[in-house]
Amino acid sequence: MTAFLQTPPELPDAWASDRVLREGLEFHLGSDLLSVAEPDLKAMGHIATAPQTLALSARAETEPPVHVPYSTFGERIDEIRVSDAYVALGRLGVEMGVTALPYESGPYGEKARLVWAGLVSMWGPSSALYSCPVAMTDAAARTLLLHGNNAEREVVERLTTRDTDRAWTSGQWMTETIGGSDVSRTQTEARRDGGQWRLFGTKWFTSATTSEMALTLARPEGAPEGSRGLVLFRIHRLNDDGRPNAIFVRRLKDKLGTRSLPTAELELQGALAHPVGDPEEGGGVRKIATMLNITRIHNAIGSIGSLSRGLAWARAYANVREVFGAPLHTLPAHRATLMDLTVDHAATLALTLRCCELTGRAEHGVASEDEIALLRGLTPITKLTTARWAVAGAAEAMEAVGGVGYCEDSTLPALVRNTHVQPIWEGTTNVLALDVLRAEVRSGSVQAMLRDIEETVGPLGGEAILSETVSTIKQALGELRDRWARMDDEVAAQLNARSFALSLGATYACARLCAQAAWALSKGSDHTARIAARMAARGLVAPLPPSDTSVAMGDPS
Ligand code: UCC
Repeated sequence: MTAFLQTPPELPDAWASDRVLREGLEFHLGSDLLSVAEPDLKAMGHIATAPQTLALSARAETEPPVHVPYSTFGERIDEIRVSDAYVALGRLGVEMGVTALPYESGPYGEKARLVWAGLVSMWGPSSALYSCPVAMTDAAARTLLLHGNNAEREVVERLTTRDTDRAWTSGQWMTETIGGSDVSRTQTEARRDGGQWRLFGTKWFTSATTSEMALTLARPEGAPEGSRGLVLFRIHRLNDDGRPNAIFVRRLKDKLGTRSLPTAELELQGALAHPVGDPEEGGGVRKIATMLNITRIHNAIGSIGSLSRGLAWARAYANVREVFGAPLHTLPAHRATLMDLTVDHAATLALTLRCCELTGRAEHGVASEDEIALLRGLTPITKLTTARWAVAGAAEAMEAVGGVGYCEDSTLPALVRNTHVQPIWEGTTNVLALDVLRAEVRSGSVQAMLRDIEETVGPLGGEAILSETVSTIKQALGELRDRWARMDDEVAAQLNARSFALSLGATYACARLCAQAAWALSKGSDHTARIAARMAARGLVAPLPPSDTSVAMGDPS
C-alpha cells in the first residue's frame, strides 16, 4: 500500500481570495474609485502571497538581527545587522506605497487612507514585521507635518517617498524603564549645548533601531515634572558627517516574536537632537500622541493581516484535508469555527476602515468636530478590540491546521508569536481602556461613539435578514448607556473600563457591518448580513468585571 501523502494547502492570492476586504473597500470607496485603486490592490494581493515573497518572509524569520558592538580593531560601532530578506520586503512595501500613499496628491483625496489600509493589510503578514518601521515612519511624518517646522519638510519627504534609494524610516523611542504606559515619568534629560540640544538617558524599548531617525521624549533641565514638562525631539542615528550620534546599544531584546525586527535598549550619552516645534511650549506627550494615534491604526491593520492570513491558511487546509471520510471543510464543527474566524476578520476590518475613513477626513481638513471626537475615542477602542480578536484568531487558525500548523515550517507559529505583540505594542488593553475614559472627559468621545452607533442602525432593520441583528445592537446600546451611567466615580470607571471598551468595540463593529450589509443587500449580496447576524448572536456585551477583587493577588483581606 502506498503511504498517504497530504496534498499541501496553497496560500491563495490575498486580494482575489478576500471577499470581505474587497467588499469593505467598495462600500467605502464606491465602485468607481475602487476600480481606480484595483490594479494596485490586485498587484499587492498577488505579490504579498507569491512564493518568492513568502520565501523571503520565512528566511527573515530565521535570520534575527545581530548586534555588533565593536569593529574588528576595537572601535565602538554598535551596528545592528538585519537580514537582507527583511530589507528586501521593506523595499517592496515602500515601492508599493505603504508609507507614501496617504501623503500623495492622487485620485483618492480624503479616501487615500482606505486604499492604503487595503495595501498594508495584505503586505503586513508577509513583511517580516517591516510593518513596524512603516507604522512609525508614517506616524513620524504625520507628527512632523502637524507639529514641526518648514525645515522638517525634507525629512517628511524622505519618510514618505516611494524611492527606496532616498527613503528613510523613523523609530519612536518612548518607553523607558520607569514607564512603558506612564510616559509622563520619562527621565531622559535634554541639555542645551550652545544653540543645540543633547540628550542623556536610557530608552528601554526601541524598535526598528536601524532607522535613520526617531522621535523621542526628553525633559529639559529645570522643566516641570509630568507630561507637560516633556519636549518631543527628532534624533538621528548618524550625525551629518556620517559618524555615530552618541547613541549606544546596550543589547537587543530577545522577544517572543517579531524576531526579524530589531528592538534594542539604547543609551543616549549626549546625542544631538532637534526639538519638534518650540521647546519652550513643552507638551511633548500631546505631540507624541499624534504619533500614537497613527501607530495604533497600524496596529489594527496588523490585526486585519493576522486574521486574514490565519483564515486563508485555515481555509486552504480545510480545502485539501479529508477526515472521518469527508472533506474537512464540509464538517459542521469545523465550519462553525471558520465562520467565527470569518466574523472576527470582518469585524476587525469594519472597525479599522472606519478609523481610516475618519483619519483621512481629519488629514484633509474636512472632518467635523464630532468626527474628530469620534476618531479620538474610536482609535483606542479599535486597537484594543481588534488586537484581542487577532490573538485569539491566530491561535484558532493554527489549531485548524492541526499538528503541522504547530510546526515552524508551516509559518503559523510565527504568525501566532507575531500577533501576540498586538495587545502589548502601543498600549495594553487596560491602558487603552483607561485612555477611552480620558477621551470622553476631554473630547466627549464616548458619547460621540454611542451617538454614531444609534445613527448608523437607526434607519436599518427593515430588511428581514437584518432585523434581529439591529435589535440586538439597540439592546447592547441601551446596556452600554446604563453601564456608562454607573461608571460615575473614579473607581467604578476604572474597574469597568475594560469590559465597557470591549463591549463598545464589538457593538460599534456590528453596527458598521450592518450598515455595509444593508448596502450590499441592495446590490444582491447577503454575505455581510450573515456575518453581522452571527456576530450579534454571539453577544456584543462583555460580562461585567468582578465586583469583588479581594483575592486577585491570592491574599484575601
Ligand atoms: O513599550 C512598548 C514596547 C512593547 C514591545 C515592543 C516589541 C516589538 C514591537 C513590534 C511592533 C510591531 S510600546 C509603548 C506602550 N506605551 C504606550 O502606548 C503609552 C501608553 N500610555 C498612554 O497612552 C497615555 O495615555 C499617555 C502617555 C499618552 C498619556 O498619559 P499622561 O501622561 O497621563 O498624559 P495626559 O495628561 O493624559 O495627556 C497629555 C496630553 C493632553 O493634552 P494637553 O496637554 O493639551 O492637555 C492629552 O489630551 O496629551 C494629550 N493626549 C492625546 N491627544 C494624550 N493621549 C492622546 C491621544 N491618544 N490623542 C490625542
